[in-house]
Amino acid sequence: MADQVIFKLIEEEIKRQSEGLEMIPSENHTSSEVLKALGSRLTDKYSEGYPGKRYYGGCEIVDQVEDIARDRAKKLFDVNHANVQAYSGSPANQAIYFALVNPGDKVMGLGYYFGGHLTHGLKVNFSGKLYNAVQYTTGQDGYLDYQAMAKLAEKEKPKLIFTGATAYPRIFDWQKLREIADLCGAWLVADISHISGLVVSGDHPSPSGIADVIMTTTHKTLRGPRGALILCNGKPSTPLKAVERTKDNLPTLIDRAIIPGLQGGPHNHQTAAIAVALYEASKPSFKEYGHQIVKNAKRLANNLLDKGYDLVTGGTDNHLLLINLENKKITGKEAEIALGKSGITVNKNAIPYDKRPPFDPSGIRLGTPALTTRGMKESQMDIIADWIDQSLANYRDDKKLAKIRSEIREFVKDFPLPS
Ligand code: DSN
Repeated sequence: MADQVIFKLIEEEIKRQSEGLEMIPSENHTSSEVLKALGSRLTDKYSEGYPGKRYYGGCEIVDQVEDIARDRAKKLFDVNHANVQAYSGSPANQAIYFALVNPGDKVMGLGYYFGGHLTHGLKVNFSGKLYNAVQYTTGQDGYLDYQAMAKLAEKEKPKLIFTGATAYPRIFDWQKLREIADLCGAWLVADISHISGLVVSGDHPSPSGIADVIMTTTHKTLRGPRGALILCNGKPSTPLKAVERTKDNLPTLIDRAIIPGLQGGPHNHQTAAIAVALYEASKPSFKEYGHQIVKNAKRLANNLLDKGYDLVTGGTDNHLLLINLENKKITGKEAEIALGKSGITVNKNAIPYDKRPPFDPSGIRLGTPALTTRGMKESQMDIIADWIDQSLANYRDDKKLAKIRSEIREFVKDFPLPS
């Protein structure tokens, strides 16, 4: 007899996802092929090591799976080495620190409350505890302040600079970031987790050939299972010889940081699902999807600007919007709850220089990847902007929110989750 409790909850979650609008910008809906690979017997197999160099027998099939995943990642992101074993983004970033710097070394990343990730040097995260982390910020306008960043890099001389963000609606100037890293001889890491799907579709410039190491999770705009890719260039990874921290040795440094440095057996089912997602990302339809994500985000932004919303940086170039709700007299937490009651899932988020606390900040963050996967286009964004506005204007009116919820339930029938 199957576990009725968990399978019932899985059904309920599928219903929740399909009957609502998922607008958390780091979420998406994977294809049924990705899900099939993820739920496969590959999960049963141990395979510590790398293809051809394993500590377990019976790896001849999973070796092929991992090789295919690595090859597809290399081709898609134009690098000559890919590690596909990190369990997710935070362990991948941890491996990058292990590979490139020593505990106590100075590192630099975007402040968490300015859109950076936990692993970019937040004091309560391993990155801020094990390393001497200094943080850069955006300017008051919400844009990265490259000049201030350069000054900070010259003053602090970090050995590693993390770039990339979780709540930044604009394009990263990789070349400028490279120049800043070069001011102090720092390693430059590009965490493109949020935007990697847009890098593949050509809607965001690629850091390939500019950053020393690129990291992306695989489950955001890239639309794969949870997981991560660590990408770099250099000489082929060598398992045994001691190596110096040089650019040529990046593949070896990264691979060793993952295992034996940090992890044990790779998740082969996850690797297979990543390979399937990378196959899907190599198709022309993925480019269309990437272009549409951005078109949808811009349309949503314009609609909300017309309705008097204060968008951080005044708009978006990518898949997400960060809204400062101060002028609407509603907090991020109240907005998240009200939109949730309407069937629109977003997350409360700090805005740059937020005067409110992180658990009840002034903003919300929302994005279009999951809606785009369901086939929604600009005209649907017009309708959704109205629902967002109505929900926030009537955030204490449960009847009104319930009415919107039932309208959304009808609306999404034309936009099923991938089957
Ligand atoms: N928590 C992810 C996000 O939502 O952006 C980043 O890890």
